[in-house]
Amino acid sequence: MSVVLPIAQRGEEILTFKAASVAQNEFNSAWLEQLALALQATMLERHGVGIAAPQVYVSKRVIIVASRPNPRYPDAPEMPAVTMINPEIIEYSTETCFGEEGCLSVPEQRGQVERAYVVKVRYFTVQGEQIEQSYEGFPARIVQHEIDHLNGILFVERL
Ligand code: K2U
Ligand code: ZN
Repeated sequence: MSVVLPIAQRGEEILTFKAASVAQNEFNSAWLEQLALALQATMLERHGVGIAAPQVYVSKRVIIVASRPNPRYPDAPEMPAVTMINPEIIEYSTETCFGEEGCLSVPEQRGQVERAYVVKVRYFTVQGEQIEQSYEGFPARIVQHEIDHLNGILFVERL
């Protein structure tokens, strides 16, 4: 059982900052491993399908994406949680789709947000390995929502 961290709420300045990249010497560090564990525990405790480090007051470019079926997306794929360090979307499909979003930092609010249907993401693992992976549908939506957090953008600004 890892530590569950408090979550910043809409209106708190940390959520509006562009988060800092994780530095080369932080990869494979106990600090980064602890952060990833705490992010995952916090996300699970709050029944999220994703989370971004700025939401727990750590302004660094770390996100977790963890799609699973849920009331709003019953056919969402069940995927193992993936921790992405310094994620970058390197390709957006021209095709977009609308879908309902929520946010752990914006309680009691939901809204239809237009997102690219497919995104190709380049990111690093905690160990520092570079990965390029495409996501579609709900997982792609979560990726875009979480990377928005790293750039100080909340989904309500896209309604
Ligand atoms: O970043 C967050 O605040 C976590 C969001 C991730 C999310 C992004 C886009 C679309 C859905 C979720 C939380 O998971 S909000 C809770 C939730 C879960 C499933 C579907 C909708 C909302
Ligand atoms: Zn959010």
